[in-house]
Amino acid sequence: MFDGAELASGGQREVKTTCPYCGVGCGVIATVKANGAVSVRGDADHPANRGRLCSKGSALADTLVPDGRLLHPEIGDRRVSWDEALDEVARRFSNTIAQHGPDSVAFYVSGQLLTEDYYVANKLMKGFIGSANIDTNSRLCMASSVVGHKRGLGADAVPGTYEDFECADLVVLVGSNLAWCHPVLNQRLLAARAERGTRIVVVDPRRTDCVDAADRHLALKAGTDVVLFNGLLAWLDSRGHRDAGFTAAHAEGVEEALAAARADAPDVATVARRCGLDEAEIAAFYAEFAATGRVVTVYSQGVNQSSQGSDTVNTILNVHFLTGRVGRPGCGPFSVTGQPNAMGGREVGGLANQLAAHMGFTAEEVDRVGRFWTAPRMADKPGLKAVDLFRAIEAGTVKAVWIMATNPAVSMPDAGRVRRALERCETVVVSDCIRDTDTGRFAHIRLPAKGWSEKDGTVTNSDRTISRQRAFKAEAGEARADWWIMTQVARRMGFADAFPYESAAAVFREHAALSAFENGGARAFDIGALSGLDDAGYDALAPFPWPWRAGGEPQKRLFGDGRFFTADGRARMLAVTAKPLPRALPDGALLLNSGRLRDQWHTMTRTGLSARLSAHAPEPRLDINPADAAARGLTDGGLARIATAAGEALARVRVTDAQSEGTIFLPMHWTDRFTGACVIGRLIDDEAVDPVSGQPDLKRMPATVEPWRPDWTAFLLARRPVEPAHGGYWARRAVGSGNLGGHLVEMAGMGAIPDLTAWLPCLDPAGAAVEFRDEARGGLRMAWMDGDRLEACLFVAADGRLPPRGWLAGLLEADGLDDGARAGLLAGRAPGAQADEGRIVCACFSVGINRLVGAIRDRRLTSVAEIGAALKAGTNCGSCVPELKEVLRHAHQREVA
Ligand SMILES: Nc1nc2c(c(=O)[nH]1)N[C@H]1C(S)=C(S)[C@@H](COP(=O)(O)OP(=O)(O)OC[C@H]3O[C@@H](n4cnc5c(=O)[nH]c(N)nc54)[C@H](O)[C@@H]3O)O[C@H]1N2
Ligand SMILES: Nc1nc2c(c(=O)[nH]1)N[C@H]1C(S)=C(S)[C@@H](COP(=O)(O)OP(=O)(O)OC[C@H]3O[C@@H](n4cnc5c(=O)[nH]c(N)nc54)[C@H](O)[C@@H]3O)O[C@H]1N2
Ligand code: SF4
Ligand SMILES: [Mo]
Repeated sequence: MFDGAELASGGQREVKTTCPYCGVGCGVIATVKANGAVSVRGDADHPANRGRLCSKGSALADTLVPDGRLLHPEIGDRRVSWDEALDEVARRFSNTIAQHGPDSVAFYVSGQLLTEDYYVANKLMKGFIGSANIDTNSRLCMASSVVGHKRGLGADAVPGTYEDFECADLVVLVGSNLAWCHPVLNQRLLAARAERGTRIVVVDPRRTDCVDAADRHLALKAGTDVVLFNGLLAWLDSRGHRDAGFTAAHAEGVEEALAAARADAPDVATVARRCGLDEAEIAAFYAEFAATGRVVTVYSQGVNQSSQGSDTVNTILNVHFLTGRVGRPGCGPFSVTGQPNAMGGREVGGLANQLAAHMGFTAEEVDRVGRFWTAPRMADKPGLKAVDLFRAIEAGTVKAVWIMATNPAVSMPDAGRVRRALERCETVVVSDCIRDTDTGRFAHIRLPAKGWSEKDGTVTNSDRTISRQRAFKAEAGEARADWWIMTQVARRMGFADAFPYESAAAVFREHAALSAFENGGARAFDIGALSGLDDAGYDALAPFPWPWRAGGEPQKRLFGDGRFFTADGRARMLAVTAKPLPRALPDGALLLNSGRLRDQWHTMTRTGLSARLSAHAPEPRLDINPADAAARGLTDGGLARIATAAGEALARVRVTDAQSEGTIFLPMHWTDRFTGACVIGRLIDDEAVDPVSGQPDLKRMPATVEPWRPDWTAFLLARRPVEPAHGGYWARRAVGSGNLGGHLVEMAGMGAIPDLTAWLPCLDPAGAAVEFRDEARGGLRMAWMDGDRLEACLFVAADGRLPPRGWLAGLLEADGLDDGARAGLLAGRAPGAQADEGRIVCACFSVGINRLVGAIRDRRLTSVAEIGAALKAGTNCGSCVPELKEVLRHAHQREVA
C-alpha cells in the first residue's frame, strides 16, 4: 500500500501528488527540472485516472505563477509579521468570545482545504471554542447528498467505486455534466462504452456535452426529477421488477415509498406531463432501467442544488433499493463530489450539523469526541448553516468570521447580502493564496496560505479514495499551511496542549485514531489501520479507499453483504412527494440555471491565470435558446442584461439550441476581478433552501433578459496587469502562448467614451504613444511602446468594428516589433496575415475555431479522427471531442446549404 513518492534522476525530481481541482482526484506526477521549471503528467499508477488528465489538470503548471499571490500577512493593507497577525486573530476571537459567547464567532471553510487543515478547524471550533458555527462551501455543493446518504444508507458513504462505471451496462447521469465537470471519469466511461457498449442516459434540461455520447437525453423541466424517479419506482414495482429477496431482507419503508410514488406519478402519462417529456421516451427509459441488471445512477448539482435536493437523492436511492442494485459490481447510486476534498471535509465533520469522524450531536457522540479530544468546551448542538450564518453576520449576532479557501462574496446565493454582511462584520479574517479576491476585499486580516504544489496533506475523492497531495515547490513569500496557521492561533487562544502539531502527518494520525475510537464497526468511516503511521509512511502513503479498519484491508465497495449503517442494519426507502418550483415564474421570465464551464474552476483565481484555459470561453456568456433570443431581439455575440429579483448582470450572448426553451444558463465563474457585472451569486436569492440539508437552490432562479446595445466597443491589450474600472461592460483574461503573455480587456459602454488610458497608470501616454484617431468613424487606436517592445494598445470603435485580437496579443510577447509589425500595428493586422486563431476549442493544443473551420474546408476533413490527424485537436484529453463534432456538423451544414 505504500509507494515511492519521489524519484530523482538527471538533476530533476518527480513527485507524485493529486490534482487540486475536481473530485475525480486524479494522480499527478510533477516533474521539477534543475532550473525549477515544472511540468505535469497523469500518474499511471493512480487508481482514479491511470495516467489520464483533463484540460485543467494538464494546464496545472501554467497556474504556478507568482502573479496575484498573497505573500505576507496583512492587517488592513499593512504588511505585518506572522506573530503580529496571529496574535491579532487570536486576540480578536478571544475577546469576542469573552464578551458575547462562543456562538458569536464562526469559521466558513471549504472542500478545498486538505483533510488535515479541515480537522484542525473543526476541532478548534467544536471542541475548544465551544460552538458548532463552522460551515463549509460543501453546504452549497454536497449537503443534500449527505442527508440522502444518511437517511438511506445510515452513513454518508458512497457505496461504489469508479470501476462500477466500467462494468455497468447502463449509466444514468442525473443533473451531472460529467463531460466537463468530471472529465477523466467521463473518459473512463467512454472507454468502457467503446469496449462493451455501455448505454448512457442523460437527465438534464440542457443538452450538455455528455449528450454527445448518450443513447437518450431526457431534457426534463427543471426541478421535476422527483416525479421522474417516483414514476420509475412505481413503474418498476407494478411491472414485477422488485427484488423481493433484497427488500424483504434488507430494506425498510418499501410500501410507504411506493404509496407516495404512486400518488405522485401513477402512470407514464402523468410523468410525461409533469416533466414536459414524451411518453414514449419515458417508457423506453423505464424499460431499459428494468431490463438492465447493472445500472449506475450518477448525480450531482442538478440534483443537490435544489430546494428538494435531499428528497431527490432519496428517490434515486429508492429505485436502487427496490431492485437490489446496490453493493454489487456495476450497480448503485453514485454521488460524484465536486471539490478535491469534499469528502475529506465530510469525514472530519466540517459541516455545522456534524461532529467529527462521521459522528453527530447525540449526547453519546458529543461525549465520545469530547473525551478523545479532552475538550474543555464541546459544542453540543449544530451550528449555523451557510445561508443562516451569513444572515447572522448581517444581523450582527456573529461578530467575527474566519473564511478559508472559499470566495463566498461570489459563490453564495444573495452575494449582495453576503457583501453587506462582511462589510458590517467587526472581524473578517481571510486565508487565501490570492491577495485580491472579491471576498478578500472585506478582510481586516489577510493570511497567506500555501497553495497546491506547496502544501502537504491528504484528500478524499468521490469513490472514497484517500490520496496524498505533496509539496514539490517552495512556498510563495511567507505563505503557510492552513493547519499550521490555525494551530498557531489555537495555541495563542490558550489551547496549546491540544494543538501540538508540528506536521500534517501528526494531524493525520490523530484523525485516523479518532475515526477508530470506540467505533467497533458502527461507523462507516474508519481508517484506524493508519493511526500509527510514522512520518516516512505518511510521506510514502499510496492511494487507498476507506474504510481501512485496524487489522483489515481497505474496502472498495460497501454494502455487498446487504448490511447498512442504520441501527437495524437495513436500508431505508423514503416516501417522497414532488414539490413545485420554489419561486413563482412571472410571465415572460426565464429560468436561470447556473454551473460550470469546461476549462474554468470556480471563481477563476487559478484557472484564470492560464491563457489557454481562458480562451475556451473568453467572456462571461449567457446561453439562450434561439426562440427565446429572437423573441427578445438578442443576437449571438451581442450583449445582454440579465435581471432577477436579487440583482443584475451583463454577459455575452450565445444562442444555442442546447438550451431548452424557457431556460438560460450562466457560468458561476466570473467575479468582480474578471468582469464588470456578472457575479452569479448576486443574481440568485437565498430564499429557496432545502429544508433538511440547508442547501440553496442555485439552478432555478426566475430572470428577465434584454439586449444591451452599447454605443462604443473597445479592447485593450497590455503586457502588465490592468485594473479596469468603468461602469459599462468589461471582461478581462490572460492571453498569449505561455503563462501570462499579456492581458486582454474587452469593453463596451453607453454614452461618451471614457478616458480608457486612465487604466494604464504605469504608462506615459504623452511620451511613448503612437496614436491614430479615426474621427470619421468615431474611433481611436493607440499603442504604447517601450523601446522596440509593445507595452499596450487600445482600440475603440463606435461602429462595433474592431480587429481580431490574436495577432496583436502575440506582439506583446515579442522582444521587438519588426517593420511589418509596426506598419500593421494600428491597422490591427499583419500585412498579408493569416486568419486569427479565434476562440480556443482544444485547450491542450490551443486549436481555435478559425483554424478548425479553415482546415475542415480546405483539407476536406470529415471526422474527428481526421481533425486529430491534421491538427492534433482532440487527441490528448478528448474533452473537446463533442465540440469538434459540433463544428464539423455546422461546417457541413453550411456546405450543404
Ligand atoms: N470544469 C469544472 N469542473 C468542475 C468544477 C468547476 O468549477 N469547473 N467544479 C467542481 C465542483 S465543486 C462541482 S460541485 C462539480 C459540479 O458538477 P456538475 O453538477 O456536473 O456541474 P454543474 O454545471 O453545476 O451542473 C450540472 C448540471 O445540472 C443541470 N441541471 C440544472 N437544473 C437541473 C434539474 O432541475 N434537473 C436536472 N436533472 N439537472 C439540472 C445543469 O443543466 C447542469 O448541466 O464540478 C466539479 N468539477
Ligand atoms: N450560482 C451558483 N453558485 C454556486 C454553484 C453553482 O453551481 N451555481 N456551485 C457551488 C459549489 S458546488 C461550490 S463547491 C462553490 C465553490 O465556490 P468557492 O469555494 O467560493 O470558489 P473557489 O474559487 O474555489 O474558492 C476557493 C478560494 O480558495 C483559494 N485557495 C485555493 N487553495 C487554497 C488553500 O490551499 N488554502 C487557502 N486558504 N485558500 C486556497 C482560492 O484562491 C479561492 O479564492 O460555489 C457554489 N456556488
Ligand atoms: S478530471 Fe478533475 S482531478 Fe482529474 S485532471 Fe481533470 S480536474 Fe483534475
Ligand atoms: Mo462543488
